[in-house]
Amino acid sequence: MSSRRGFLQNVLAGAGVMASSKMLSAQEVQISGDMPGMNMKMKAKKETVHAHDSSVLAETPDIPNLPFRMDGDVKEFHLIAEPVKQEIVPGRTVDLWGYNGSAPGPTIQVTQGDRVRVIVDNHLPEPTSMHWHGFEVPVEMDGAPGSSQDPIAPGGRFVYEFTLHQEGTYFYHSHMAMQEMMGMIGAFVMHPKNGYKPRVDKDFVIILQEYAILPNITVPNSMNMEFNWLTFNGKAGPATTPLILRHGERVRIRLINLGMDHHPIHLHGHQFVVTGTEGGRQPESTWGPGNTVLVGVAQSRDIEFVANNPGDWMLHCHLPHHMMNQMSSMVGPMSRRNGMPAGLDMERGMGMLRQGSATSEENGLSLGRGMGVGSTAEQTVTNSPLKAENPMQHQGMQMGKPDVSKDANSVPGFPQDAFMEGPMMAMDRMVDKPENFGLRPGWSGFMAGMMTFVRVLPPDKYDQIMELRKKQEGKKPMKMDMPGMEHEHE
Ligand SMILES: [Cu+2]
Repeated sequence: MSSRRGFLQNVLAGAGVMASSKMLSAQEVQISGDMPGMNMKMKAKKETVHAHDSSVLAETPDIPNLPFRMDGDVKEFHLIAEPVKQEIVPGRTVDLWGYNGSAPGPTIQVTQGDRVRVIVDNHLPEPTSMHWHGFEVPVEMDGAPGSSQDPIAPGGRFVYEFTLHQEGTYFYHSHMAMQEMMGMIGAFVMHPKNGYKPRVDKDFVIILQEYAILPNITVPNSMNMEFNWLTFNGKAGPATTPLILRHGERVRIRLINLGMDHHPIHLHGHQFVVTGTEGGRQPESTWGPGNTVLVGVAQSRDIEFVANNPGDWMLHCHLPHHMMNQMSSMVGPMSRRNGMPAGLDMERGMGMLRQGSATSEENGLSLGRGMGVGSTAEQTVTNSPLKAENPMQHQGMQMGKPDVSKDANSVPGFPQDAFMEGPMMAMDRMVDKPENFGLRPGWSGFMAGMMTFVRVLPPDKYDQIMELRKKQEGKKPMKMDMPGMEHEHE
């Protein structure tokens, strides 16, 4: 194995991102191991087997790849179910449950035909079970608690092992319903033994999730039926990391949904074809053009297109409420005018909880119309005439001038109930990263919820961003997901 390849593996293990656009054998998904002098012979042999494979390694923006080690013929992964702190946008860190410090959990990548072992440790305070969604494996490996296995007790371990004959975009998730709503899912990409035709230059994974997290707490309400935080790979816009493409590249985006809502994912500036579902690759005869794909709950959809239209294009869920952050009913009025709604203090004005549970009748409506399952009480939501000057200032945000007309308050419907996009929400510097380099100033004020960019860049700008990314990765401490794991030295 070349040292260059070893280097790439280390980069992948550390940052979970793929800095090079070079095609790799799917076998190079192998990242590192925790056994000194691990089985090099086996790896060499398997590489020969897959020498013709031209799959590109998938990249899950903002989420690492899960390293593995070879134990004889078996690819062994290690997942730890545990509580995690997840920063959804700058300044908003919430308490989720996930795997190996991340929600969603790290992405697993294997090649069709692989024998795979996944050691699952439960570091949660309650039982869990791991389901391999869509896998055609023996029933005792299915992870259905109570029927195919006993739940994994707190502090316990279950070892799953199976041979995978499928290919496509799959995922793993806790099979406890409320745990699913706490974030417990991760992508499981099965690369085909023989690369798909046509080949893609870039392959991305985006996991769609939603949470109801009220303004003054950090824990999702897993019973809510409406959601105020909508995420791509655990980040809401503008904290999502754009997908970077060189003009002319063919790209695949694997969309995975595990939540309470279906998400119509829309791409600007390009038509794409749906090439796969949660059941694997679709025959080419079924590929029709579109620009919006409905990703239903528990489904995955692969889309492919040629990035032939230069620009910074939005990719987002098209449900209006899924293009917003931190929705609560009074934030819109507060962000656009001077002072509080008559008769309300700051906390109540912002819909913050003062007593009782989030879904109690008296709190429900103030947290967004119908936010709570049990919300039935009527409570005035003020759309009353307002002053247009001095919108509320947010610390750390760039402040633009009020962007409303002088007579705005006399127009019925102004201001709207919830959070609004606009210059006062811009935070370009707070979400600064190589992938955002060169975006139009103020861009971040208009990105929220399930939103990111597909940046189709001319070669010079593309190279510039890749260079910046490489530099940044050099500075980052390597984040290791396996205890005692070490890099290969070759
Ligand atoms: Cu949506």
